[in-house]
Amino acid sequence: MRGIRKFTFVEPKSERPNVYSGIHIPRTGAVLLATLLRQAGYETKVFCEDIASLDAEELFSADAVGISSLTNTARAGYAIAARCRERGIPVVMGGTHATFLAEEALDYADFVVKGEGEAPLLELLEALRGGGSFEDIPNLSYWSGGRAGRGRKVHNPNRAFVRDLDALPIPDFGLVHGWGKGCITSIMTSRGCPYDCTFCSVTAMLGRGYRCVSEDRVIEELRRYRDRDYVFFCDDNFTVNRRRTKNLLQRKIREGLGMKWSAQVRTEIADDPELLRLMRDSQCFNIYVGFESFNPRTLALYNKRMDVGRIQRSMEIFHKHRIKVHGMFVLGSDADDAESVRNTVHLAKKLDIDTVQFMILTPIPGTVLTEEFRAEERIRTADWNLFDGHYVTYEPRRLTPYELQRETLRAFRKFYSLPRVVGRALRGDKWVALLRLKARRYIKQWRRQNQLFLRRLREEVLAEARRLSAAGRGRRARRVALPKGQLPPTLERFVCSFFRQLGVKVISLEMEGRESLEELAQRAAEALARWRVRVDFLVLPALRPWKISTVASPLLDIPSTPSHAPLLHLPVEADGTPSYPAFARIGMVFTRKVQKVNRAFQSALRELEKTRLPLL
Ligand code: B12
Ligand code: SF4
Repeated sequence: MRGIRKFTFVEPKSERPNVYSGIHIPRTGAVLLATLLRQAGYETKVFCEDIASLDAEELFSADAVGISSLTNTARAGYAIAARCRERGIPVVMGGTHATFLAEEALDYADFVVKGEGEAPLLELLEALRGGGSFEDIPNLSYWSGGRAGRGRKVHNPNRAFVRDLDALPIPDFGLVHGWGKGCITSIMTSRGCPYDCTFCSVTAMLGRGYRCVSEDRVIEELRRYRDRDYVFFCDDNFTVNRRRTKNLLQRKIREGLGMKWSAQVRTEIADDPELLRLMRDSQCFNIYVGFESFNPRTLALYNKRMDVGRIQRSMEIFHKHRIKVHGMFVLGSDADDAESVRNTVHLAKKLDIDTVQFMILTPIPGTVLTEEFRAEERIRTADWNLFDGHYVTYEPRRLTPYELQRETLRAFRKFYSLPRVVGRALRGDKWVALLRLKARRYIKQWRRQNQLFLRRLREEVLAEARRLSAAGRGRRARRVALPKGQLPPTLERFVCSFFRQLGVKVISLEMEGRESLEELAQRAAEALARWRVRVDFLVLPALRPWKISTVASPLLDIPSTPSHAPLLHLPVEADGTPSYPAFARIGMVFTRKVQKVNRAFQSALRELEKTRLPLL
């Protein structure tokens, strides 16, 4: 391997646009690493594709290339890695995606640096220069033959997190290609988060301990940006240590560092009037708050440790201090159905949150949730481009993927409706009005670009209906027969109620004894023929206990004899509960309105709840 003098970083742009696509904020990682390498004598530069396109000639003149990765930018990163490696340029990958999927990233890169990259990258470059050994470099994954594809993949264990954050240089954004007007400077004053939300990878990546940059160092960094109008504190949770935050803000005010700022915070700070006053007086412009949901059961499932009442109170208090709020929501937990999602949207509007993002729960690598979903085989795709929070990538429990996608789009549409844009403009709040207008445009564009994706999801719900049509049995169905005593009584009641709500008549067939499904079907068909009763379907228990992972398995048997009614298999999970996503497909055989099916299911459930009987 040739000696490495010039090392170029790339922060790839995701192949699909997301809510942040037009915003020019580089993550601090690559910039910080580039600053560190420059101090160590390397020639270096950062291409942040969200800011300016890659200059291929410049990139391919590097002796080695470092590529940063999020999950939604991983594929773009792999494509750049391939182009570099074709030219014999060694590639090092880092960042959160490569950290948790080092084995995968090594298919595209020569080296992967897991976790915090500062020390491992310097050590790797030293080893490459001086022929040192890779096995002594913690956090490194590599090929035993030194280049991708040579030998076997080796994954070294990780070292402890960086303790002294002050020892790291202040990132020099001047190293970012195309840096200039419109680019947002971020300052990271801490790493890690003491909370542990199930959908978030921060704690696995940076730890649950809260490590801070000293107040002096943060102030020194702020002084550098004295001439800037605005800075973004990109900490995951800027106000964990309130005493420290207050000191920082007091010093910012005292030193006349008057730039506006924003940061990610949690709602608890609304209980601290002193902090809020300091935030306001130190030019806090807006805050990013992970509300996630107004469904208490969802908050509990996310391990958010926050209650809905507190969220509601906090909004009023933030606004009283003239702090704008960007509310971040994650829709689609196992406790979310269409109603709870709509309620969350309704409250977001009612509380007058300034701007919002409604993301779809996404199993990104490195989270508790991802492990759970993987164990339950609920992850639908490994197309990383879809992992930006805008697409359904897993099997939801109380909504079909189609409905969750549609409800999320609806949520955006309702929040960013034209009257709500105009309303803000009339209140003289041009900034929020403009952002809302941009969000509206973005949603329309997203919808246009993803029509095929939406159509595919809809086709999934229509799977049984389509099979019937294909078999020439697609006429409007109105009557089903249900052999009695084959299901637990409460479940039988649920099923009857579900069909009734859909306007479908259920004929109960008195049948004695339990037997195999084939025998049951045969006897039921004979009984119907004997009594000269014509039904559109014979409803039977599912062929096997239903799991959410088997949601796409066929629920319909179409006999070859035209006089025999098709069999509909009732999808019941192992715990005896009816599986909504599968029932939705059954419902679509009787109506084409997915909302009607949803309402029928929910109302049948409510009826059952009234009886207070367990399903089994
Ligand atoms: C600031 C921020 C943003 C900013 C700017 C981000 C940008 N340009 O991509 C905004 C608000 C725009 C944003 C948007 C999004 N973000 Co964001 N964001 C962050 C945040 C809070 C801080 C980033 C940062 O500066 N980190 C600090 C530095 C030090 O860490 P780092 O960049 O990872 O770098 C270190 C290591 O990773 C490694 N490393 C990194 N690159 C390289 C390269 C090489 C060669 C080597 C050797 C090492 C190395 O060394 C670095 C130094 O130790 C992180 C959380 C976090 N703490 O990282 C989430 C985070 C990165 N975002 C996340 C997500 C999901 C998103 C969005 C998809 C949407 C969303 N749901 O909010 C979009 C997508 C943006 C895009 N690029 O497409 C996830 C990513 C998870 C994943 N697996 O993909 C994170 C981890 C948060 C989380 N909830 O888990 N984000
Ligand atoms: S979502 Fe926010 S509060 Fe929760 S663990 Fe991640 S960074 Fe911490």
